[in-house]
Amino acid sequence: MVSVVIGISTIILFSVFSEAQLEQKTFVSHSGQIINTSGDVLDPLYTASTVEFDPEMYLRDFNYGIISESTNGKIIREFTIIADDDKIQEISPGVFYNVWTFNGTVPGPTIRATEGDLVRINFINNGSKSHTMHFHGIHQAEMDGVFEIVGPGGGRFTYEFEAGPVGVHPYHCHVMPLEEHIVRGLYGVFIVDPKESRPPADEMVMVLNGFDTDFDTENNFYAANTIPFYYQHHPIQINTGELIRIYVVNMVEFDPINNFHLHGNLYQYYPTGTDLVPSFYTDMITLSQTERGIMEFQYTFPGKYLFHAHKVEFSEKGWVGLFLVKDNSTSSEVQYGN
Ligand SMILES: [Cu+2]
Repeated sequence: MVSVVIGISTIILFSVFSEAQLEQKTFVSHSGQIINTSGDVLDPLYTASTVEFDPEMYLRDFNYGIISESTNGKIIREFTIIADDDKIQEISPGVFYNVWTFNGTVPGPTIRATEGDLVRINFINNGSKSHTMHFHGIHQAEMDGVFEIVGPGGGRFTYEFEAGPVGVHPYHCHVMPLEEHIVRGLYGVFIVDPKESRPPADEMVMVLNGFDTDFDTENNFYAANTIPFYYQHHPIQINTGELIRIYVVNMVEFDPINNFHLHGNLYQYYPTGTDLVPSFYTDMITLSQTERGIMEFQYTFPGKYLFHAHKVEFSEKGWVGLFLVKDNSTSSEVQYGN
């Protein structure tokens, strides 16, 4: 009887132990080294949650919030945004970097509303440092996310303002030292649509960003949407004769300028997106910090076309991509985003 009990306990213990052994984990060592275990470390001193970011998903992902209507008929869009500062992301193959995130990614979600809607952001700071959300746009002073510091470990603040003006705006943390809170990744895009919506198009968001992974206040990597060279290895599929609309925001720190050059085509450009009439017809715009706008174009000829920073250093360090334009001339109906 005793031997049977011992036998069963051994089996249970063994199987629990085996399961723990088999579980693969990622650890951060004292020196910051990332260790991917095969399951043979049971009780690490440090653990890190890793960020999985998919630029393919991010490109056309718009968050319209939870929609309700006030008693006076105003549309309310409610969002919950959670800040964290303990996540590790493999920024480039083999290069791990401590990103600070809104809702777990860099950039944070693309928040979208129509001019005049009431935007309500339930902001929760789960980080270890103070953070805020500062929106570019028009709002009351106390909604500016500068002086109302939101404390770490679950601090909360509700931002509430009317969406406006029409256009594309950045949002970012505004806690000092500001440079660090931005370069670590606490930023995202806020789109305000006009009441009479823009013509249908294959819409996408491109945040131009960079990462200083050796902390010398110079960027080591550049990208459109965080992962260097991503859209070169995974070309963005679009169709001939289809209107493409890109909301582009420059969030690169340290370097005074960034730019966006399109091959085999020109685009209509709406600086900040605040006007419904384009200001330029060009293949090249130059943007300083948080400068942004809307680009519109369509391709006549199918094929592969580059888009990249014409500041060649940036394109050689990752800010380069490809459009793969499919021939849509036989299709009777344009399928946006396919
Ligand atoms: Cu911050």
